[in-house]
Amino acid sequence: MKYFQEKTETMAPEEIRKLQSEKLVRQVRHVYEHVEPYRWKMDEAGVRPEDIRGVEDLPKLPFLTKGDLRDEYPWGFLAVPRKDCVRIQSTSGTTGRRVVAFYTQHDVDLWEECCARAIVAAGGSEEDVVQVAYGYGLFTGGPGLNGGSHKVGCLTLPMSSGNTDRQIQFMMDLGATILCCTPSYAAYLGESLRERGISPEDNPLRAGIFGAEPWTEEMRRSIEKTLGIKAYDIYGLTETSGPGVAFECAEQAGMHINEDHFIAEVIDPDTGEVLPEGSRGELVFTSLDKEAFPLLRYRTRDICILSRRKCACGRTFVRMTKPMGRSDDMLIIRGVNVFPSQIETVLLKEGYAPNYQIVVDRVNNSDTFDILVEMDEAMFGDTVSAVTGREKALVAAMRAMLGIGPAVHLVAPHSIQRSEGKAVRVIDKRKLVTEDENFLNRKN
Ligand code: DLL
Repeated sequence: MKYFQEKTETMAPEEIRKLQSEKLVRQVRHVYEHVEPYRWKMDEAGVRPEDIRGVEDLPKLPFLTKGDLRDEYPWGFLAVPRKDCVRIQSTSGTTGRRVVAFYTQHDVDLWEECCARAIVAAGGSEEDVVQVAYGYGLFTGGPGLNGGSHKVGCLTLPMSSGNTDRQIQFMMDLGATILCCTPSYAAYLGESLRERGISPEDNPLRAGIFGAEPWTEEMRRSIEKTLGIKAYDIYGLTETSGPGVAFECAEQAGMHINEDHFIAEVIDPDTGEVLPEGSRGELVFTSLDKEAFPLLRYRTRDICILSRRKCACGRTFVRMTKPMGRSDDMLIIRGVNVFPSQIETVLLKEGYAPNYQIVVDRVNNSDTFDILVEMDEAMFGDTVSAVTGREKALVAAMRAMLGIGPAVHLVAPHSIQRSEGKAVRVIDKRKLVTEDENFLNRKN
């Protein structure tokens, strides 16, 4: 099986555009009639549903942000009667109030089909045993890939995240061939297999579908080596249903966006101007078929580039690069823009495992910038001067990449906490202070 839905996935680009235009007209009308807060936005912008006649009219519509959704928590953006919904999922709420997404059965089916496309693109078929080690529950990772795996007809292991001993036992006993989890947990599973003396050739896995957090090409190669698999990227966000908005094919050259269900635009995050293909900017999604939680021009804050170049896999859907940093993930340290992904690239290139933590603080009005990096057992046995030499070499490599030099601390093996879901790579103590201050201000 090469495609899950061949006819759709290989549609001619002009056919896709025609389909998108037809669906957009309907989706805009649905939103205008049923989502009051968006109707206000359209009224304020002076746009009527009949002004939207096709994809070319999309820029007339106002943007929607996470803040808009939070302001209307929980019911404000629900576009169908509550009795028609069968499910909710939700964001973790770590950076503020939660966003709750609603689904009708039709919405769940479309979402699961998107995930099924991703599994088939990773070589999956009914012969496969899919181990889903994303969290289940409010997080969309587990339920999404679980549903996709069912649609393909794979034997599905609904492991959820954590309990690494049990993960390994089921993987080995039931012969899991495809692993689905965050890349940081995949790296941890690889490390744990090695510690148990199970070599990459001895585990039954052959592919992995990893996403939900940024990960570099270097991290991909490292996971592929430690697990002995081919690693595929998958992208999505709770607001647009969950994983499966975009997925990688065997070419591993960007993720195909399911354009029959979503229109993707890239905009200048400062001006909101739509940028031409090939430009780096903020990704904006418009849903086309959603009943319960349709979103028009939703700003993801993920920064990426779109490409319409033909893909050797035969899929015609536009491709997005890995979102290598959210506009709000970027750290500004002593005035310099730093993306955690740049740090990961340096560390893996220099031969370290992806076990690191970035700590930023402010002392005497000046930013401090520390990177904790784990050594492996062999490095840990080195002399003190050898370790100091390694630290110096890393500082130099970081300075060359970032333009500023962090303090690098090589720490003992296993001293940095492993992640079972999304890894916490950055501890920005400056932010904690600001949040506390805000809280205090609100109380007063
Ligand atoms: O992370 C959905 C998901 C689950 C995607 C499983 C893939 C696999 P949220 O928790 O709402 O949803 O977080 C969405 O995570 O805006 C990106 O910043 C980031 N993200 C998701 N996938 C990727 C990826 C899920 N492949 C936010 N690469 C998004 C980089 C990703 N970042």
